[in-house]
Amino acid sequence: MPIDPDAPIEITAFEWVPPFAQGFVRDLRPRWACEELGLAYRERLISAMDRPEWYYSDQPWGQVPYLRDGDAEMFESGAILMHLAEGTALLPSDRSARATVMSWLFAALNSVEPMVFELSNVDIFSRQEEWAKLRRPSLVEALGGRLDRLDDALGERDWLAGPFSIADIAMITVLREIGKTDLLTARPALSAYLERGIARPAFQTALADQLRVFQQHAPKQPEGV
Ligand SMILES: N[C@@H](CCC(=O)N[C@@H](CS)C(=O)NCC(=O)O)C(=O)O
Repeated sequence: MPIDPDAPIEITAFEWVPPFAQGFVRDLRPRWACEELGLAYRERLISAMDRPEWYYSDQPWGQVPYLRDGDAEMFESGAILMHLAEGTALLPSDRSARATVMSWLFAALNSVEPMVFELSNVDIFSRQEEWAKLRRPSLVEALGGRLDRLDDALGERDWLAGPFSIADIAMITVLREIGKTDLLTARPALSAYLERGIARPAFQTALADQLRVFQQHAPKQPEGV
């Protein structure tokens, strides 16, 4: 499955991003959920470099993903995951199971992702800045502490909320950003959790579909280069 130009679900994604971001753009989350759920979707591609002005009335910050599903239109990947998965095994309607999934979904996006995002800023975007060098040690320590607690909470389970859920889609896409760093490799249970997640066929298809778009829209090399 399931890219279909006639599908009622539409995911907005970037047509191209620089190589370091390829495979990590957050439209991966709804793509992955659609694959898990067998939901067909169509793509609406916009330029990341030259963001169309009209897009800001869809997504206030011009970011992706953005979702249309019939008369429902929405932004924020966590909200989109909840919308897509409502009442399915990925977000069960049973109150107790749903509460656990929602707790871990928000934990991924609110308690772990901001620190991972800050680390990317320190290591990539601001790496030449003096403040970034000063901030790094305390940030790594704080993130490490958070990962230790996550490791404890996951325990022997395969997935955060029992069965695989949208909380895992969120947490795995967050952890994948630091998947090759000591922060993850020094924590074998979390590394194994990440590996389990990305081994899922639905993830692999979603990733391949995001990468295919970038390949199709790669900037042309000037002749003779
Ligand atoms: N909280 C938002 C974050 C979305 C986000 O940061 N998207 C990135 C791509 S991964 C983006 O559009 N960046 C371009 C920008 O911020 O201008 C969500 O989870 O949907």
